[in-house]
Amino acid sequence: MNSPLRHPIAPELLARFAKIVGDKYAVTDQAALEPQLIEGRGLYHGRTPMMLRPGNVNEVAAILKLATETGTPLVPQGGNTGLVGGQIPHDGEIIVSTTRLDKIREVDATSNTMTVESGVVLAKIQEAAAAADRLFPLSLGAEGSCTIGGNLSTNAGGTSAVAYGITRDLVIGLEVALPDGRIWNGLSKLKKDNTGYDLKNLFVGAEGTLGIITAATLKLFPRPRAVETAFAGIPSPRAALGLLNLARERAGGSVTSFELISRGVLDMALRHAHGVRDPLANVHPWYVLMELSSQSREGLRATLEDVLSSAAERSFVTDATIAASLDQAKAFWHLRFMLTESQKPEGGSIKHDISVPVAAVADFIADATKVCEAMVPGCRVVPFGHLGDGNIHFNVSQPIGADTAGFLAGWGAMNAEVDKVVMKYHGSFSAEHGIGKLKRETLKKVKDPVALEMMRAFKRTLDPKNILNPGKML
Ligand code: FAD
Ligand code: 2HG
Ligand code: ZN
Repeated sequence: MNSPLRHPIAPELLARFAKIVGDKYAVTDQAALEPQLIEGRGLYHGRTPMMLRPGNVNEVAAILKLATETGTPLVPQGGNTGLVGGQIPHDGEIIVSTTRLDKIREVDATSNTMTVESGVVLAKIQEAAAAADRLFPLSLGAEGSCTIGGNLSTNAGGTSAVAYGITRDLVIGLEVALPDGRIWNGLSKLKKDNTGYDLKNLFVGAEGTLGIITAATLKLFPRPRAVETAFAGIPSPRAALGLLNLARERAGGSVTSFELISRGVLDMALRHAHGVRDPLANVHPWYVLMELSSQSREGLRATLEDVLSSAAERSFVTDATIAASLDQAKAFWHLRFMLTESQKPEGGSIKHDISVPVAAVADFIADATKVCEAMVPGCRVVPFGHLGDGNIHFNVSQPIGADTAGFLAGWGAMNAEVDKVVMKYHGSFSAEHGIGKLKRETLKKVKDPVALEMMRAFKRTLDPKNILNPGKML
């Protein structure tokens, strides 16, 4: 039986919120709400009396104003693909969904900017950029359903950060509705604008705790004229670091993705993901999915071949294949993007979204593997991720046949031990997924106390009634 809600909201108040968006966009039917209450990993199942779907920034601002006046808690939600429970109403909060804020307001190919509303799905942004012969480089497995507002609010990383940076690096301006109902119009196309504090960076990565992002001006890049994609079998993470350095020496900024994949997680994709085939004939303990991009139509294939043959001479690479067609390149990426989903049928999976300095990745993986295998004999350590950024998804699946609940009960204990290894290498316990509900206690323990106090001060200033995403991050 459900425990009583900490935030029961009176029916008359719900009606006042519904009036702002109109009854059609104030969803109360519990069956319709159900998909918005569960996050992808099945770790959390929330509860809400209502989901509001505002259609413009003024409606968002009016919702926030009423929430502050009445002390009503709200949870912003975009595509509901976040991996730390930040978008889930855990205790009866109202969901504010951004999915109707779905307009691309402008593509300015000369200024290399695009202004979009926050509910636009990432894949649509990529498509709109390509239609203007430009590139919006942010790319991740959830791109078909996550929204740019969610990407900004989690400061998502993804598979192109090695060359283009994280979401924070891809935004120039923001429009944000504040908890008191004011609208900050910080939309701007200016690269240079030294007129005070960089406020937009306060909202990027704030996970919906300071304001609701309603629109953003994003950076566009030239669309590459040549893209080459290789899938390489490699002996070890250390060899992958050798390959990364070699690729950068020979191809410089053309290295636009560099993803490490363990055989264990590749096997899971082969077992469970539709349409995934092993790109190489033989089995290798590790793999690298590497992409090079260039503005020049000629010569990129030769550069990639040179990198791979030099890497083979140095024993960094055992075998490799270069995509012969766009479809083959897409197949490599399909394999990569199915890794998250493919861990689920294997039972319990304890996650660590960590980063360490790139040079320390191999040592981190070796040490953390020993730690986990000693804690849970038979567990399957299946790391993968964005090696070029030092960001590894150090995920651990339960021993075959083990009791899932029993294994998952050790989540906190395993996180704590792995985090000690992360700290040994001066890394981060949350590289790209954020804090949300999942990592809130760890944040309190490990974040610099002065930084935590500044964070709390910003929160108090902007959201004194703590109506926005209470119980998340701080
Ligand atoms: P939601 O899940 O709806 O929300 C995420 C957080 O942002 C919540 O705290 C929410 O309250 C807040 N929020 C959402 N919209 C707004 C807004 N407009 N204003 C204020 N707050 C808001 N992440 C990476 O960094 N790199 C990856 O490679 C990556 N790959 C993924 C692959 C898969 C298969 C999946 C399921 C997830 C992956 N993620 C990855 C997680 C990533 O955080 C999300 O996919 C994405 O950034 C969240 O967008 P969303 O629209 O789904 O946000
Ligand atoms: C990715 O890089 C995501 O695919 C998800 O960040 C990682 O499944 C995960 O833990
Ligand atoms: Zn990732």
